[in-house]
Amino acid sequence: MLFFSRHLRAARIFQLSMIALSVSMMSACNDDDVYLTLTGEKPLVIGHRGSPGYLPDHTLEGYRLAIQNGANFIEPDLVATKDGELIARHEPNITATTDVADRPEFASHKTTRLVDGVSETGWFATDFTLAEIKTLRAKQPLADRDPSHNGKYSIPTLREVLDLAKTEGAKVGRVIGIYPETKHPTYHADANLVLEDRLLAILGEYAYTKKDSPVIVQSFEVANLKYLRGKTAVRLVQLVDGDDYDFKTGKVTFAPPYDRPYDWTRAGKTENFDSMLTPAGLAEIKKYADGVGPWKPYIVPMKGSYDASGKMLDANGDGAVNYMDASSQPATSLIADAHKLGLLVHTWTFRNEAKRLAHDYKGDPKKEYLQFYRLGIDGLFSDFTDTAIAARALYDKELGL
Ligand SMILES: [Ca+2]
Repeated sequence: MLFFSRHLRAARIFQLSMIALSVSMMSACNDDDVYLTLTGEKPLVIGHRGSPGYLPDHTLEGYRLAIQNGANFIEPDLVATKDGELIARHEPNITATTDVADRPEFASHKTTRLVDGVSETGWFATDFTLAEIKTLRAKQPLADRDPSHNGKYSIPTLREVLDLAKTEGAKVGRVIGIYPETKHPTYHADANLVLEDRLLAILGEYAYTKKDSPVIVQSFEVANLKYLRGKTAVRLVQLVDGDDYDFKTGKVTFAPPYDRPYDWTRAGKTENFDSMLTPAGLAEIKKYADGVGPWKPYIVPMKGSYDASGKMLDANGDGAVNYMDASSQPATSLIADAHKLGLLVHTWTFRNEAKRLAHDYKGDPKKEYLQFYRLGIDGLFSDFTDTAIAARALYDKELGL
């Protein structure tokens, strides 16, 4: 009896010490290596345009909320003003995202311009000085989102976003990365407002020049990323767009200007965006970028159900046939193919609204996040950072963390 109890006690002590050892090993590597991401680290949650699910896009208030809600990175899209300052806007055309149309003093700035071959009429940041931009206020561009914060917040510069990431990061005790996108580099070059050197100069002011600096630069165009690769070691991500879904085949469809990078169109190339995602296309990206940023359906295709006459079925029975009637399909090999080459995969955009969720998520946006976390996605762009973080916590629980 004595022998056995001693033996058992020794076994128990050994067992406890092994548990302690494994716990200390896990905390030493910060729960890394349990995720299926390229590096084994926790997937990144990126505050897409700040917190547009709650506040107008690209405002300091929106970025701050994303950080408070747990974002690892915040995403400013970059366009240039007439006097060459980089500001955070989704487009050079600021008609939909500011109150400029209601400002009689800027009526004469209204004009028609070509952006990526498409004629647009409105007001363009490239016709405004920064001082003029600073008199404008942001507004929510989507009609179905809360307009009650329209007219309150100003348009931030890149430097202001970088400063905010540092001060708010210090408050929450985390390093907050910024994930700037060079918007329409060809358009800006045509306007003699080249974005890339301006971006490099500002990142240099913050000593964001290394691969492990808290910054990732993204673009839908190619030449500007290749240029940046020759000038900086910060991480670069090649974005891969598409025009729409074909719910019959589950494939992404292509139409200008969402058929290929605009610098490819300008150079006479005829391949579409999907050519970037073949093993050969990914290997080409690997030469100048650290990762690839495909639209979600390249990873998880969406399909509808069809009747004998070839009509897509109204799966949710609401009388309309749309995205809400499509269902997610088994994943493509894209994440695995990219990881095999050492490329990160960051995808977009995750949204809470029922009309932006496929049928099989049954109105629960967390189901979509979980699907991508389980596939080993390295990072995702969300309009609702709080939901992305809540789903990541559920995923951690699944992993036993
Ligand atoms: Ca329907």
